Amino acid sequence: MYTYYMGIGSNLGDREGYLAFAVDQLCGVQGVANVEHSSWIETPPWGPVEQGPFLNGILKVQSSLEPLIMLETVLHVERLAGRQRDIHWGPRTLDLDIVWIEDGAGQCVEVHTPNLVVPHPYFWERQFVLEPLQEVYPTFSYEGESIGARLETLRVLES
Ligand code: A4P
Ligand code: MG
Repeated sequence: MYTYYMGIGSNLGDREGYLAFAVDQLCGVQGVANVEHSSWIETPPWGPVEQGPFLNGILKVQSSLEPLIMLETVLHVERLAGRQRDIHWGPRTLDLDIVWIEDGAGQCVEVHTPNLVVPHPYFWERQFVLEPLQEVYPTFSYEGESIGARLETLRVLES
């Protein structure tokens, strides 16, 4: 059994509705045992594209599905939510990114394939990922740094 931590976001249309839709869809997938989620937080857009604010959160998903199958599953759920891939980093009804995976022993699972890279390459730079991750996984640390310390650093850099 794996534990998947997934970033979820929406900044188009009924944002809250799309996040709830994703949770609902994932709950119904065979091989998914449990889905929990953080609070949804409103965040300013990160990156070079000018766009509206996001509603972001983290999903914690217990599943026997292998990482590449889970990727197919989340891409399918994005398509069901009407996701169109027009602009890289641009506005979207639903974005699901696999941020972090642990195996049954609580060990980090790394994936490096052309279609899937985990840990997600930018997750440690992004407050909109780390704030909700801290809520569902307060003891999380990465490369020797606690998530609380990392968030402090990011807040100082931002101010
Ligand atoms: N892919 C590779 N690794 C992964 C992974 N760990 N999880 C591949 C999910 N997918 C992964 O993604 C393109 C391809 O990445 C997928 O088909 C998969 O094979 P995409 O979702 O089509 O492209 P994208 O969303 O434009 O790129 P990406 O990298 O997902 O964008 P990000 O990094 O999610 O950035 N600001 C705020 N406040 N909140 C946001 O949620 N999101 C973005 C998008 C920009 N600014 C934001 C937010
Ligand atoms: Mg994505």
